[in-house]
Amino acid sequence: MEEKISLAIVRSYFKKLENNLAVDVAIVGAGPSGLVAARDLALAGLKVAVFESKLAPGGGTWGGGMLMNEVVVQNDGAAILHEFGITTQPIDAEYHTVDSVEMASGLVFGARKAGAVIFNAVKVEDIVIHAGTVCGVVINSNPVAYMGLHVDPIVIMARAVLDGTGHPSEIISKAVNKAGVKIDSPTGGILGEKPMWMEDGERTTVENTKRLYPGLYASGMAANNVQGGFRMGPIFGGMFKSGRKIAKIIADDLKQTK
Ligand code: 48F
Repeated sequence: MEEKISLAIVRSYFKKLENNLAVDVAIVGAGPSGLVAARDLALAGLKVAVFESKLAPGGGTWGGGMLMNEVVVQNDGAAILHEFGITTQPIDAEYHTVDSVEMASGLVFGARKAGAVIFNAVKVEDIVIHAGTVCGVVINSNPVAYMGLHVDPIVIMARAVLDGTGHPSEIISKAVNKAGVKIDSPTGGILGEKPMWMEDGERTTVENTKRLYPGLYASGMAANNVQGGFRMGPIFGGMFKSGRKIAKIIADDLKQTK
């Protein structure tokens, strides 16, 4: 019995890993924008792997506002949640509250059921860049990174890499600071997030969602941080719309390079 259970886990995990050593889209970060993008891209027939450094995917969605586990979404954000089967409670003609645990678990389940594979506790520590195009991510076990162990990573090749790492824009930082590339921003670099302004932040999160460099895309707060947008706190419609927008951009780009 013991051997059988261990063998089943080892075999099925390594099959999953082997199947995802080369993907169409590598998404870094299983926050709301990354998960919406993952579902849309998987439904479009693309091979999608999501790498999340934490044990529980879901990003900044679990804790609501100050650990009060409710969040707010606008009508158009609620419509995206309804596609995942997530329930929203209208509070007026424009806004809804959502149980943040239902939202986080529903987003994760929806992305997975659509066909995206999620690797949790896996940190993306670098990118692969060949001849002016980002074409992969360098991954390691997050406990290895957390404990500062000197262990070499492995590589996942991807036709597109999406930075969905939220506020720090970790993957774009690697491109700018390590590879020294100029990205599609006013300075060619990362402007950095501004303080709270919900309305503006919600709008610019979607506007700032785009391809930043060949093979490299950003969504959610990562996109807003790059272009110097305002933060918005526990309202999430902009994150879902950003995920949807970048999925369409990536799918269209990949169609042209097939
Ligand atoms: O920050 P996060 O939830 O991403 P998002 O889609 O949404 C932002 C909102 O949650 C919130 C907000 C809304 O008002 O402002 O902040 O932009 O999730 C980002 C995920 O990326 C993971 C991180 O653990 C989190 O779950 N992550 C960050 N760096 C890495 C990573 C990395 N290097 N490798 C893998 N995962």
